[in-house]
Amino acid sequence: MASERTYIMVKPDGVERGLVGEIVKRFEVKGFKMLAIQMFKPSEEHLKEHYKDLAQKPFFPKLVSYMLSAPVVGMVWEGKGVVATGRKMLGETNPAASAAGTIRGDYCIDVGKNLCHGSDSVESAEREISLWFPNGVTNWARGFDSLIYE
Ligand code: DAT
Ligand code: MG
Repeated sequence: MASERTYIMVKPDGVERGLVGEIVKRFEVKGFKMLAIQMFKPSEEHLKEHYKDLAQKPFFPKLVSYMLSAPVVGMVWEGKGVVATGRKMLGETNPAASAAGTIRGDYCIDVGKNLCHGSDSVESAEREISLWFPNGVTNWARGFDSLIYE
């Protein structure tokens, strides 16, 4: 059975706009399995660790202050190909380049308010899951997996 996991996070704009449920719903109806969900008010240090690969980018200070502007909702989802498919479901980094039908394509406009985060590789997913859920996630057997996977 698939054990690939990804870290999906609703950013402050998504939380404030009441879009948590919309984003959760898309991953649920797709057939992915939720292993964890929590609202966080992370520290600046925690966010800088999450986004450490971008520390030299000119937009980094703005990104960190945006991420501190309201709580975020972090989630771990499991399923076959969930990292790459999760990124497709989110859309492109810039909402203007995101296809309709994707989360960013449907719900936002500017790159600095792009609503959601999704891990970009299996390796970064595992790093982010450890960072946000250091006490682990809930592993569970889902009754209808045979209706999702062949
Ligand atoms: P993604 O979130 O699609 O993985 P990323 O990891 O390159 O994109 O960047 C993280 C976030 O930083 C992104 O969601 C929004 C912000 N960002 C990226 N590029 C930006 C830019 N050119 N101007 C402003 N914000 C940017
Ligand atoms: Mg990224």
